Amino acid sequence: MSKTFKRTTVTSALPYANGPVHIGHLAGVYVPADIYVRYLRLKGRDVIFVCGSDEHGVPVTIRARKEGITVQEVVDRYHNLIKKSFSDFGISFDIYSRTTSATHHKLASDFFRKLYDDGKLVEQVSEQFYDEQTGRFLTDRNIRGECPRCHAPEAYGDQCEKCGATLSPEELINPYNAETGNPLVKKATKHWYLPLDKDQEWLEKWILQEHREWRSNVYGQCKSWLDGGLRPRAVTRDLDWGIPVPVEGADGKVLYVWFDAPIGYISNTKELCEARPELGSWETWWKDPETRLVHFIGKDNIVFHCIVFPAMLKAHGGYILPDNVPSNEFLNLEGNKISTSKNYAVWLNEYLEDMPGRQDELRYVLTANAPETKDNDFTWADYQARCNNELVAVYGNFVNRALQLTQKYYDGKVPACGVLNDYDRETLDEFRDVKGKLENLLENFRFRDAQKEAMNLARIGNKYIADCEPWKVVKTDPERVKTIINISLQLTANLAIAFEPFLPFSSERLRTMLAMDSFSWEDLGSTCLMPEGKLLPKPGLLFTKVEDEAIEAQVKKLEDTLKANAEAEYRAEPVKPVIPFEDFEKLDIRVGLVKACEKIKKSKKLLKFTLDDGSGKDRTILSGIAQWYEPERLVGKRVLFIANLAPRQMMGETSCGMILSAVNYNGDLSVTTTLDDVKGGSQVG
Ligand code: B3M
Ligand code: ZN
Repeated sequence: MSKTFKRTTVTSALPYANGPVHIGHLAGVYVPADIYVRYLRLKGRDVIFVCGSDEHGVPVTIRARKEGITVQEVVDRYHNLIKKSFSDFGISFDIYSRTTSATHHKLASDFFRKLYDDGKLVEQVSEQFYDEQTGRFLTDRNIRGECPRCHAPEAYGDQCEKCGATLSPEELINPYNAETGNPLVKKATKHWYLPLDKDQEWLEKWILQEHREWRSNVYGQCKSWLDGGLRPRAVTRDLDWGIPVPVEGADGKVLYVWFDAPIGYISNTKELCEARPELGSWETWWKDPETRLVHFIGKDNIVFHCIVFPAMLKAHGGYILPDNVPSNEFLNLEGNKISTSKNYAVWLNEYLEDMPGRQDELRYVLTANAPETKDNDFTWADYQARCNNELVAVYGNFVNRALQLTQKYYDGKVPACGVLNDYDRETLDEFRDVKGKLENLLENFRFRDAQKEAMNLARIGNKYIADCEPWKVVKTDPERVKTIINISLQLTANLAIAFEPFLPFSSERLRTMLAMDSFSWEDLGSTCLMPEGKLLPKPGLLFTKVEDEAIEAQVKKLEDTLKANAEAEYRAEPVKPVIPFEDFEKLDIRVGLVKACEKIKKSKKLLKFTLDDGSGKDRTILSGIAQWYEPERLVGKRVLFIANLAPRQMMGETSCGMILSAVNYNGDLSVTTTLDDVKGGSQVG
């Protein structure tokens, strides 16, 4: 960053109000943004932190129809839940508003109207998929049909989840409405487009040349979009939920959610400044070139924030453009993709019910493992290890020792610092260096390394106190112990400051334990934070151990979800095409009495059955169920088998038929039998 700015506007992606927020959201966007803002505030810089719920778009309307409630009820529910989760986790927004607010509707509508009036939009009629029975046009995600590549029956209009192909709805074979199953027709409709092709040149210069410092994942994605050539993008939709298109003859059309949502940052700033006049005009935060605009987002939002929104701002005129767009990659959970629709996540509200008071523990682990440069995995084992081995054993342990010894030897009063020896000086020097390192990392959005650096301070303290062994020295040189404890307390006070952006709750607790009234980033590195004679209250524990049972319960919860999902998916497999009765009659299914059953040498899968099939002669059938049965268990049982299947050679044996087994959702096989005693050779049908 070469340019210096007077103030900073920080935004974090507006979460969709169609579900609660989970750890992936927190790790990817909100914790890093919060660390950054807390740091700037501690430094005394002018900053606002703006967010709110994204309440338009198709998913909320689908959810409402599914649950039989109004869309307003859906967004109210999730807006409140999300807002509470963020506040519970100490995400320190200056405002958390919503895109259904009157301020936003007006501002977004005016924004569109200005582009329209200035001739910055292109009007175009095109053919779109339409459901005649519901009278609705459908968005890509709402259209399903057969995949043209792998022929999976239920590919989406934008992607096939089976083979991963990126699709357009036109390519689907027999497209239908995902919600109703109705077939679709093409119908002409008018929309307004942002002619991004005209922005290609300045965007290339602005991003590829002037913002090489952007994170490589952000820069790379922008480059590949630009290299592919920008095309006009529709900024309106046929939908009955959203901000009406403020143009005559646009009934039944609303602004595209990705058009209005980023304008939400501006509307929310306006609301904030109206509520807090000391912040001045909202326009200063969006139009003054001395304001630095920073968007924190997830990687799926990069193109909208780096290409589309800047193009909108530029087309409108008068606005500043983002100076940086720190975007994270994705967080996985125990090796699997986090999924709202599949309920596979650690939901913030549930986490706090299960782990009350452990906000900082989660913030810590999510930052330690932040997916800053590549996708990362959250595991409960890692969570427990980091809590117990780092927060409790390093940071907590050091603080606890320093405070307990102060109570024990000096009745809670900060002792005087005597003459420093070389080791003291070395420790303090090492300590002072941390401030610069931390700042450099934080200014460059490297939160993971920054937190490591803060933890390093605690490690230095822990080592200092362990090396100095005041509990031993006290017997021989009580004056020296005063210096050791004084230094330890100074280090402790530094930790409260260094960790504030990362772990605000424990920092606050520590601050109370140290009775610190002044608290500023500039104090970091100081050794005069705890004056001699200051009386400290009785300390509590900064962190407590996370027990195995709590972790096991969380792991089980996720496993149960995976199991339930696998089961639901398996049973939802489409039934094979209908066949005429005559086809069924071709099969000769019979009951066989198992006379003998044995393993086959050299085969892990096969069991060899000798059946009484009613013919008076033994029948041999091989069946791939060795993994699930000890052969002895099957002897004497009745099994169902297909008697007229052409014989097959397997492992040097001839198998005459097939034993029928049920396949459970997890792939386990279970041999079929009859409920009552039926003679070998009886027909089944
Ligand atoms: N609601 C998408 C998301 O939550 C979208 C972000 C809007 S930011 C203006 O990923
Ligand atoms: Zn496919």
